[in-house]
Amino acid sequence: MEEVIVERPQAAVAVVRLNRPEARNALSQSVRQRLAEHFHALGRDEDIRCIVLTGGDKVFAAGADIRAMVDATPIDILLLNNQRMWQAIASCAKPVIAAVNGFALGGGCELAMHADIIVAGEGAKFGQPEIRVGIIPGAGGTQRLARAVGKFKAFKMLLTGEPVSAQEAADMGLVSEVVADDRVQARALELATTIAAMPPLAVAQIKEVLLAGQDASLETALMLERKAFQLLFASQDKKEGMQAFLDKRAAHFTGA
Ligand code: CO8
Repeated sequence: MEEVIVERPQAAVAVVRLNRPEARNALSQSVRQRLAEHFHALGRDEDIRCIVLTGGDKVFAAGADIRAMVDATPIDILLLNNQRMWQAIASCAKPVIAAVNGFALGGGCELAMHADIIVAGEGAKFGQPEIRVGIIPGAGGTQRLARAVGKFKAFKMLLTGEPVSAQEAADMGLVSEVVADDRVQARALELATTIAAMPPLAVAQIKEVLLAGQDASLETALMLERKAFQLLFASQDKKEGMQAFLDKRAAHFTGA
């Protein structure tokens, strides 16, 4: 059975599903490799405009594979070159929606934080419990978490390893939307369908400018935004979108 499954439930939307239930979707090297390959391919696929990243009903992902790390040396870990695989997700040009049911722990929480939108079920739990096994997060957990929730909430999660509920995560800015557990997949797909119908060049510019701007000065980030704004006036979809509004009809965006 494939450990990472790609489905295409509707036009322009891909679902990437972790499928290693016997190990609670622990992110082994082979799972990370498959994730990277799929994100590379979907990022280049012109038919795909939005990606949903999800796991199982009870566990999104339980983190890195502890069994595979228990005897690992620093050089073993270094040679894995993990950052290359995470980079495939971080740099994916298409919007990524994480649909989270159950536990998103350690590398699983970090995986969710690689997404652009997080939809969580009421029963979901987010945590960075690495400290309990003697390490720290290694895929952005100290950085993306602090940027999302601020210093004080991040330290509490990182230093105690205690998970937070979906509602707490939403209140602190780690989750975009909380829905009933059995609505998570449907809601993520609804959002993906909405985004997939948007003008792709504008979607791509929003993603690029928002992410790049987060690490720039406000002045530089605002300039990035202005340049992207100006650039979009060269697109067919800008003409179509504005004309459709004036004509009181639905716009049809082509990505041109
Ligand atoms: N790694 C390997 N195996 C795991 C993991 C894991 N992270 N989590 C669960 N499993 C395995 C168990 O060993 C068990 O296997 P077996 O049946 O052979 O004994 C099986 O999955 C079922 O586990 P449980 O009985 O514990 O299942 P429950 O449903 O009772 O509990 C939990 C589910 C709450 C998710 C629980 O399994 C758990 O707490 N797991 C560990 C969570 C954790 O500590 N995660 C942090 C790992 S360290 C990390 O992520 C570092 C990130 C570094 C950067 C990223 C690089 C990839």
